[in-house]
Amino acid sequence: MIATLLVFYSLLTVVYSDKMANKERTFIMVKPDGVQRGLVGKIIERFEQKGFRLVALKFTWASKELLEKHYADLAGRPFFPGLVNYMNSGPVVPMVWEGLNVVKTGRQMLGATNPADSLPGTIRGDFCIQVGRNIIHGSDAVESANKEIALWFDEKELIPWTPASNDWIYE
Ligand code: IDP
Ligand code: MG
Repeated sequence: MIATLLVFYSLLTVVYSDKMANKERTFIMVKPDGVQRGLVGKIIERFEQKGFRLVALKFTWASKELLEKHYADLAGRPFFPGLVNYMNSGPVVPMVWEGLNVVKTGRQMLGATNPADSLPGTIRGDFCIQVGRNIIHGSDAVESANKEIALWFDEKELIPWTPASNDWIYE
């Protein structure tokens, strides 16, 4: 009896932790050039067709103050002022996507920072040419993802849900 309970409990734990792993979140943002070039739909489509869940999305013209916070780690770099001007030059589409390993997979889907090095098949590899116009942002780690999500979204803007396709994406 106790053995049965133990097996049941460990199964539950495995299933539960599996489901929790599927709740990893990343912050993805279509940059002003991506918006101006009409690539928002194509970028969203890539994440949807992969099987990730959209949890939040908005259309906004970010202030320099917000962008300076977002890119605070790069504040000392020579391209920083140009980067902030570029990001502030038009509206952007910040989003939160959720799923198993979404941070790492999201970065792979974006491709290398410099589109000259991004492989074909990646978003940057397929849609842009220069590092200063690389159309999309994606968090580089779970910790930075959580920071960026909190910077761009209020908790109430994050909508947890279970898509009808969920059991056909995760075993
Ligand atoms: P990431 O966007 O792939 O995470 P980071 O090194 O975090 O790359 O740089 C943030 C952004 O700063 C890049 O996406 C790009 O827009 C811009 N950037 C990075 N390096 C350069 C550069 O050498 N010249 C101009 N812009 C740059
Ligand atoms: Mg980065």
